[in-house]
Amino acid sequence: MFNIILFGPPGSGKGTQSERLIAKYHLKHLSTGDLLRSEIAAQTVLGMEAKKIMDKGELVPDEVVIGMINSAVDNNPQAKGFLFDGFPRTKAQSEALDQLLSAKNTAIHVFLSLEVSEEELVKRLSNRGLTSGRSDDTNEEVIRARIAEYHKKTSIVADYYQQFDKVVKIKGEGTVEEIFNRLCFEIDKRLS
Ligand code: B4P
Repeated sequence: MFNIILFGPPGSGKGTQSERLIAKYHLKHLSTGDLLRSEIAAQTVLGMEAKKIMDKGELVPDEVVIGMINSAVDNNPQAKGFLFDGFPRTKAQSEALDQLLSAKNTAIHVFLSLEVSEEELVKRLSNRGLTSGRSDDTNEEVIRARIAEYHKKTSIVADYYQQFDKVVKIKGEGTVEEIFNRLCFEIDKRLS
């Protein structure tokens, strides 16, 4: 198994690059943002609760997302590996993920961190808000709250993986193709 965490602030391109990476490396894509949006679309109780939190730009409680990831991993026993996108976002989520993978005799192989300036993030998310219909992208105040939440609770996740020497910083500005090539270069080094 080969497992990757694709990390970065909101709008750094995790979703965009994940699509390409799973096509190239045949990994199972697990995006907590996508899983939460499916719950919202299906109007489940979990989805309705999560929507209220996401609309404020805050993080959904750890136990909710950890539960979703546990089930998603268990439901994919044949996977060659996982690409975690938007997860983990807190230290508790990181520890839970490590335990979950170690119970399956595997681990995270690389933590790829997309680095993008705040002004570029706001520009990308506001642009996406014009067409995506995503309520958390339409208001600049909410976008800035998501970035603040990232600095407060999520950026420390990189420190957690740094202690195991797994973090690689990737310049997340440039064309989608250029960034994809930078990511593949780091993955290929570890696969060969
Ligand atoms: P997510 O769905 O994870 O999404 P994101 O952080 O907003 O965006 P991403 O980085 O994937 O950006 P994308 O590629 O789409 O989170 C949404 C919310 O869900 C969170 O705020 C939180 O409330 C909740 N949540 C999710 N996971 C959670 C967890 N683990 N714990 C608690 N809560 C959780 O790119 C953005 C835009 O940029 C797109 O329009 C794209 O086209 C554009 N773009 C991409 N690359 C570009 C490039 N190189 N140049 C120009 N534009 C580019």
